Amino acid sequence: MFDRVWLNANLATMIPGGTPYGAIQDGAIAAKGSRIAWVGPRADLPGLAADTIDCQGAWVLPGLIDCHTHLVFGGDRSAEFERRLQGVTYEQIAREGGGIRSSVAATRATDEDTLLAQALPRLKRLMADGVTTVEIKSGYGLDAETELRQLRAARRLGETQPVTVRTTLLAAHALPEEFSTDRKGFIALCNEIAASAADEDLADAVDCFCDGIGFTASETSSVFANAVGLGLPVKLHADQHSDTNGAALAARFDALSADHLECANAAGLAAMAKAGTVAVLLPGAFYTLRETRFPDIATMREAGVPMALATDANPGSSPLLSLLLTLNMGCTLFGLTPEEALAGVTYVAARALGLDDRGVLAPGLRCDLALYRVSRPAELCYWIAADLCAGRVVAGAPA
Ligand code: DI6
Ligand code: FE
Repeated sequence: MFDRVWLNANLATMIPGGTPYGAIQDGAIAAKGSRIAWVGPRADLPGLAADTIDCQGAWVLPGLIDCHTHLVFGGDRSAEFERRLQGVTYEQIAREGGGIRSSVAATRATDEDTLLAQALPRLKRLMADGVTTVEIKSGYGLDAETELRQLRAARRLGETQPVTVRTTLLAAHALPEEFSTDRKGFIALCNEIAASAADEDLADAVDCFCDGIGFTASETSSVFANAVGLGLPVKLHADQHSDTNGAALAARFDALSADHLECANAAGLAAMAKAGTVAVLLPGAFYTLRETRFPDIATMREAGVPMALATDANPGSSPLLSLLLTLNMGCTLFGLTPEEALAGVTYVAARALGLDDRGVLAPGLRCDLALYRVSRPAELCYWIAADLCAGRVVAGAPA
């Protein structure tokens, strides 16, 4: 009747509105092909399968989704880390031409196979925590050739590994040296790159870094209008270091998500709630840069802004390669409840990527699962750097 059944499992279906975590103790889950065919208490399981898997009492969640990473890049920035420890700020380094631009120089000098080979262990580290879907942005090329090379490497990671990779073009990440006196020219180039990416089906979305050290609201609007014209959804790095009204701008373009948001204002958050734009919280960047201004979780909650959590894995502001550690940071640093944090790496993260086929355990959805050696779901948020994942299932097959 089914292709595969998982027994002796406790399920955190993450379906909102019922029991906490949508929990079903002593549950069973069945797959037909790549999809979930049945979920419920084991005693009610309506049939058997050729392949039965004993989960040995593990908790089973929807496979985790890291909805904001910059995993593909050349080089590393540990020298900058040392300078920051001596008191130089992230912004100072960026304004001196280091920061993102130093990763750009390294990425431009790295061929596609090498970019892929260097990103692979980072991706595997994320997968080891139970991640089955990951978003990967470009943004360290800042020219057509290198931006598209990053996207191709990201796509190939998804084709060769048991994980879904969603790609985002982030050409408007920083102003490259050669355009330092021609901002308009660079935005025009970003828009040309987006057209090429759309042509080759290399990008699932378009992102922009709207910030005092990035791009203005009007430059961002140009990038977004162009993306919408190409039929690509948008996302925004918004209000990370200063309030540039990024939250409201993202909402105006019905963005899938606005990310960071430490400095976002209440009107912008209300606009996001109305537009259904997800707030992607990135505690790894907050921690790394020793920020003191917190994202306004209370206002987001009150306004009904859906909140996701992601690693922001990148060589500069968030060299973080664990989504489980990110859960802990979301709770301890930002005050999320464990249930909010887990929603933020499952169904809310799916929404931040525009995916409606995953994120909860329900019939008809993709059978992407993560199995954990824990006694309750909150334990996933409680341990710091523990090895908790006992198995992954991707599209119905153990992976
Ligand atoms: N915000 C971030 O957290 C990353 N990009 C961005 O716009 C940082 C990128 C870097 O420092 O390399
Ligand atoms: Fe980022």
